[in-house]
Amino acid sequence: MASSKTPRPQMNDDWRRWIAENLMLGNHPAGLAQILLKSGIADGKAEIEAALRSPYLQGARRLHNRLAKRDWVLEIPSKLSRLGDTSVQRRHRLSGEDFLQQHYRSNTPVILTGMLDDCPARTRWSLDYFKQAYGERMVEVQYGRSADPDYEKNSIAHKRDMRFGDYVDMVRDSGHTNDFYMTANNDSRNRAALHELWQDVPTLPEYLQPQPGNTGFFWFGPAGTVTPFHHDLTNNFMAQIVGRKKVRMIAPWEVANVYNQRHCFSEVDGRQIDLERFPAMAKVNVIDCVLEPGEILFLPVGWWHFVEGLDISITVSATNFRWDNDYYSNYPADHDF
Ligand SMILES: O=C(O)CCC(=O)C(=O)O
Repeated sequence: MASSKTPRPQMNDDWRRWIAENLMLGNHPAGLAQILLKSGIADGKAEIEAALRSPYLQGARRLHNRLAKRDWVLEIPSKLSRLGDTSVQRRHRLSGEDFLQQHYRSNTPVILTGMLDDCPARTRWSLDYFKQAYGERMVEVQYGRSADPDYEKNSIAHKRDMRFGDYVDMVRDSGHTNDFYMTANNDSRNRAALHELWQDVPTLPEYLQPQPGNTGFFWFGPAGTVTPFHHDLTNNFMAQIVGRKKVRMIAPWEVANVYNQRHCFSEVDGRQIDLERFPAMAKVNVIDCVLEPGEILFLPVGWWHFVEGLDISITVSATNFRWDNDYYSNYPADHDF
């Protein structure tokens, strides 16, 4: 007959990892020993003492100290930026050279106005036009996002093919929803399926280099779409063609406070920042703006951004700048931070 007694918890490698991580985080050894004792592990104090003596952990502590020094360096621009206005400036028809010197080089966001005034997409693109001209084309969209809190990390699982005309009807009829969205994650399919659309978008030669074929990204969805906080690995232009988008931004030097545990994603929900769950966010300067149709937002590489569609919205984005934009070649290979 099986015994009904639950087995006594044992010290094991999971607990040893927990001890190491918490010692590195600066938690007091006596407090950790108490938690182990409460969890039924009698020899926790001896294990903590062994960990503190271990040359492996001492090596890790050196790395921890080096990281703390880098966090200190990152706090310098964070503090300095608070001495002035941090809102995103609007600049009308900024020249390529001024854009390079004042924004691209200094990693500073800006909204460019007046650059899309003659853009055919702005007068031509509408739900009716899309349906009538391209309704039969098969496109790919992100679908079933409402049921999955990690829809962006799991974007591959949310791909769905449909007729573009059916998608246009869904956008028209759905009201406010985040359940579906045609995004850059669908671009390998949609660039070819809707290739004529790119003829309606200006090439912006002051800022972008001509590309054989197109390399832009197409975002089309209802009011209510949410792209969670993340950063890109390139400088990025977001050109707003139809509708408005709310964009929340956080500077790259805040990386230690934004709960970045996986790749380029933050755990923080930009809709409502939960300071109890994410207390370090209290220190962070979140910069909000609303991107209006006809405006271009420059999102510099490394800037965290959260984007919410306020209306039915169409955006095209581009990364083919005239200047060096390769920040992914030396991105860390292991994305588990
Ligand atoms: O427009 C959106 O929903 C997101 C845009 C974005 O995050 C990007 O272009 O990196």
